[in-house]
Amino acid sequence: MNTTPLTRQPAWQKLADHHREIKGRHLRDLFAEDPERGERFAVEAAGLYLDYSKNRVTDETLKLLFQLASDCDLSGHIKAMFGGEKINITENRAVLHVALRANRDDTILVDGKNVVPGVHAVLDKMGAFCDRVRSGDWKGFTGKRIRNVVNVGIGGSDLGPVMAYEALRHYTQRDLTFRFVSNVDGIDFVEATLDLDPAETLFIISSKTFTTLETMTNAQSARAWLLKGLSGDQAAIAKHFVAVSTNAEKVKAFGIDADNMFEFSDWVGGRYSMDSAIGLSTMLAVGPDGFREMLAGFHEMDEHFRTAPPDRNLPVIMGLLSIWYNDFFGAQTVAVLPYEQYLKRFPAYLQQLTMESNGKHVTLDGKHVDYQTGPIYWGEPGTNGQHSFYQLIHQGTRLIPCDFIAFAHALTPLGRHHDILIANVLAQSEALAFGKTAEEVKAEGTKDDLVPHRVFEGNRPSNVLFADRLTPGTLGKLVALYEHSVFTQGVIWNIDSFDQWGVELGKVLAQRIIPELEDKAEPELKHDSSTDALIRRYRKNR
Ligand code: G6Q
Repeated sequence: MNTTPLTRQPAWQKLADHHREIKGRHLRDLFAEDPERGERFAVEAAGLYLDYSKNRVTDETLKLLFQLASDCDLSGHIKAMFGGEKINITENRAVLHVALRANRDDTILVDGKNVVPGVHAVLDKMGAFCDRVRSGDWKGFTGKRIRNVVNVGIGGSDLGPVMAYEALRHYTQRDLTFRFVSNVDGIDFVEATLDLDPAETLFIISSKTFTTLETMTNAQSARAWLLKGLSGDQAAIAKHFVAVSTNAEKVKAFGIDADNMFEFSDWVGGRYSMDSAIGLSTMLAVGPDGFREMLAGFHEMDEHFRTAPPDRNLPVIMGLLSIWYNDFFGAQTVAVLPYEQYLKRFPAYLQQLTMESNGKHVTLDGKHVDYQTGPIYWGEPGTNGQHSFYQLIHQGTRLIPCDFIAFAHALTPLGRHHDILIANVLAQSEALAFGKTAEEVKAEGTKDDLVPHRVFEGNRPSNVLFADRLTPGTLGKLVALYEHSVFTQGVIWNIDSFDQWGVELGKVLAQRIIPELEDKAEPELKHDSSTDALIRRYRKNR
């Protein structure tokens, strides 16, 4: 094991020196020097083509980044994850989302037990249930078929299902309506159910712990809403509520039948769970075959990550490039820009995956890091973003590496739309890299005083991810790509990418404040003077 602190490792120090040497080099020159660069700095795997040539790297940069990965024993960590070791050390848990997409005859051991048969048993149970709902065989309490599915969950039990539903909408059964309720703000529930008939509505209560305040509050409101609409007969619950959880006891206590519960295990992290039973809404939408196609896509990327050498390994390359900008160029954010409207929720999904995983301030052994960890991920679909925040990416003072995502085929071609869309993504990546010099601006006849305003410095890096079309399989590959890129970054930073203690404090404080807002008697407040004053103000005005 390499115990040298990261910033004192030879490869890190060499990268720092190397950064000083090449940070002033322009992509224009790097491209001019190497006519093959656009094809040399590209790699294709599992049907995804990654062009990373428009990054501020040379062969030497990549060599040093791969050296860093090797010194940090990335391959050993990959083996440990796939081998079911308890790499989530603060929770003493294995990290096995890869087992969720393992083949039926694979073996992955946790504490000596093969977990794969259990995964497939749940998938089969989900499949049988989804077939019944989709065909109309599963009837609601009054005998009507289910037309509406409402997923109630938050965080990892919401963002993946929403994103996947939107991403795969093209493949969904259109006579089923899907809604997602996450926020404890009652409006979320009210709006989601406003036009639904309880007799035709199925609630999926998705919660790993089945204790999450928002989800349990929404689940109670869902039960009240349903019973009110179905003359209060408790027997209706069995026909209109199913649960996805690891906590059978709490599910039972809520009144949901064990037969209507779909399980997963504690070795699936919330933000890594869209391909577990948490994906029940996805499976209802696209059908068991579509869901399995998605899992096969995940698996293909898993196998690529596990077996490909670093210099051909998409997640490794993307993860290391992210380290390069974050830690050496001081870039604070990464923009994810899908040129595919169906991926409109993909950046929001990635925000949780990346920032909850790598937003950490101490190393695995609890020491404060002396380098930056997880960058801020954000984004919107193209071309919309071009007409808003791209200005700052092109001409602002910050360096914002971009991931562009594009597809060769539109799912529903419409006139020239797709060609225009793709022309835009290619143009943006080109403009960011090469910009427009003062000479070029002047040559267009621009008045001298306007020239500085119209110069594009360029040298702004981007990746272009290109795939054939957005299918369930492609989506699986794309998500797994980012999962493993996040993993790669976490290994280099020597942090626990699989816990999320940072979300706890606010939860605890909220539990303390709730009675202080609701109690009839004036509470004795012992917060800071700001929080106390705000509580008093709310009590007075509510
Ligand atoms: C994800 C986090 C978090 C979690 C939610 C919901 O990695 O753990 O976002 O998914 O807090 O938790 P439950 O599924 O337990 O309700």
